[in-house]
Amino acid sequence: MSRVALISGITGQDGSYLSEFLLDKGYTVHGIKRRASTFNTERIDHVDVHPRSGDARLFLHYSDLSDPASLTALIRDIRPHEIYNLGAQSHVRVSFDIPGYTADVTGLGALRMMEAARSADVGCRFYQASSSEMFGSTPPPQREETPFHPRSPYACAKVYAYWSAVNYRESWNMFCANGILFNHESPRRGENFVTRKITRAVARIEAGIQDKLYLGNLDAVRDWGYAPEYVEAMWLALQQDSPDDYVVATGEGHTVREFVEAAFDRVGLDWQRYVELDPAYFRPAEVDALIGDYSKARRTLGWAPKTLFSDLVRIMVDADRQLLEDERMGRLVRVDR
Ligand code: NDP
Ligand code: GDR
Repeated sequence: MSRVALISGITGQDGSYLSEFLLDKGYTVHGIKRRASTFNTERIDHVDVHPRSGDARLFLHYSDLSDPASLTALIRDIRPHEIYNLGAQSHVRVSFDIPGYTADVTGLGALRMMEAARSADVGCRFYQASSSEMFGSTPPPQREETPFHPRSPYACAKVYAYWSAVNYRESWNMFCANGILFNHESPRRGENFVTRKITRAVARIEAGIQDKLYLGNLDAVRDWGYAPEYVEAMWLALQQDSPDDYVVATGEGHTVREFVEAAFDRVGLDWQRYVELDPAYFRPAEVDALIGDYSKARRTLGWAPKTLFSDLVRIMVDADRQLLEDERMGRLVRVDR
């Protein structure tokens, strides 16, 4: 019988790659989508076969991390072997504007998922999408034992969710694993995270339809990996004999400025002519440097990154150039099922 997974946040960057990964492994995948006034399944439409075809192994259900009753009912119905809690208000800068909502969805939402899994009593394994943001101002390299010092409402909410997962493990003997993932990017990255904002702008500036790129802090150092590789680490964390917590990273740090430079270089443009600073993008408290030590993941999970900084920049710039070309040629048309 095929294994069954439930993913919250399936419509996001990681949810879409994880769905593809699990479907390839033969899983039946259920995902939580939330009600929106516009279509929000663009990232998974290409793998979503309508149930009426009889071949479907991906099923989407309306629910929300703020709605515990629907989460419990869903888990009771689906009886998943594995739950991946990827749903979150995941934007750090935005979390300063909507701290209460962020705490509710990103923090309490994780607790609601765990409690729903516990009360449904289906004996499933639980993955919590924890974040390098939890380390905040603690200097690199950061590893599993590094103390947390969160610097945003988002990071505070993630610390709460992290400790809730540990607590459910210790209190209820649930198989709860935290993946402490450092930044990971892809052509499916949300358009207002800095890497994708840069690569989209590069494509548009090259095509002559955008003049300037407005950014905030160029000195921040991040450890940027490639998202499709990171979802494998999530799965590996749930295939172990016992639950644990893992840092997943590349071990390389680069500044935002370096990312900008490399992205403009890819199309032969001098970034300094196009990039301007806008104070609106600075944060009330910044995280200066995140660089992960993933030795434990390598040792225990047998996981290591393959795509490093310059390849990542190339993949993302090329994908945004292609996307723009497809949009301009009218090749991107949504087909309703
Ligand atoms: P995205 O922002 O791309 O996706 C977030 C997902 O959560 C979307 O599917 C979104 O739905 C969903 N969501 C938001 N609010 C709710 C809600 N109230 N109820 C149910 N679902 C909701 O994030 P990523 O894919 O990049 O990240 C996945 C997870 O990993 C997140 O928890 C993030 O915080 C965490 N993380 C990400 C890292 C990264 O570098 N990408 C690093 C470390 C941790 P919709 O599509 O409708 O908006
Ligand atoms: P981050 O990602 O905050 O690390 O969180 P983001 O890409 O938003 O910012 C990275 C760094 O770039 C600086 N920056 C800008 N950021 C944005 N978004 N827009 C700008 O214009 C800009 N200019 C400079 C930021 O100040 C920051 O230092 C991501 C999210 O995916 C989280 O959900 C996840 O937990 C962490 O990564 C690990």
